[in-house]
Amino acid sequence: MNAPVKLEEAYEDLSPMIGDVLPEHVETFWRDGVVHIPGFVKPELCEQVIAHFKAWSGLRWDDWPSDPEEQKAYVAAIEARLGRGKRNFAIRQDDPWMFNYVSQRKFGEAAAKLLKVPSVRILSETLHVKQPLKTGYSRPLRWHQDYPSIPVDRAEAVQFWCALVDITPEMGPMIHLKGSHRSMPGGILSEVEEDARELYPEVFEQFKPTKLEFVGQGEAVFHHGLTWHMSGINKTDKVRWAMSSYRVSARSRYTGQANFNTDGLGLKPREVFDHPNFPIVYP
Ligand SMILES: O=C(O)CCC(=O)C(=O)O
Repeated sequence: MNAPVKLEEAYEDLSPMIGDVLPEHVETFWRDGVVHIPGFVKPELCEQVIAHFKAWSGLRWDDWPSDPEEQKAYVAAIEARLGRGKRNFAIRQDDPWMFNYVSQRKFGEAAAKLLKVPSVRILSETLHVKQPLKTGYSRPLRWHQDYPSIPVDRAEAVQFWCALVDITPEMGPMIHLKGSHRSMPGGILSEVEEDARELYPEVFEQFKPTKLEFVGQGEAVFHHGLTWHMSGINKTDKVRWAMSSYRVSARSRYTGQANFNTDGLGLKPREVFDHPNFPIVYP
């Protein structure tokens, strides 16, 4: 395992390239459990983030290539990653630039405003790459909430999801059940055996899905840890580059729930996240 990065020694401020959460965003977030903020991250910063994910993952493509040899190399690169290591999680444990990126104070401030909490800790990050249909590896993500899978004892948790490229409706952007952050935790659902619509029909009666819409490069989608969401497959030849990261109130306590971002670091259940990987990023 790499030694934890000491953020205070390496912090580089990227705030000119990051937007703000306004009072109307907070209002929407509490009404719908989700809020979109177009242009939240500048395109040049999105491109840098993609470059880091490419180097880390070995997935260097933006489109399905026309050359058959490149197609083979692409599919081989996808298959080489399947089931290995931390999969698409926790790049910051390997890449100090990404640690600095996800720890930006402005992202922490955005989370604190949305959650209405005084201080915020960075918890996780995930690469959400959806491969072009022709790779044979374009996958949907079924309806779920994130909260049951994250190792925190309270639902003071917000996901910051960012489109790193323009994402058309055909590329499988997320949709959400509007207002469903007011529903109960529905568990860690099996991707294969459990369908939330069958388990919790009343949730789908009460809360209606948002529309499948274009999400521009750098657009932020903030959703509450209890908000139900899903995304379809990428039907295009373009790679859908996106990422998410979770910020939680600094007073949250670790539960011990298995998670690639927190496993193996010696965190103690029932205590706050006392480890350099989880700095308080705001204030
Ligand atoms: O990126 C996506 O399409 C889905 C992301 C998601 O479901 C999640 O972060 O929990």
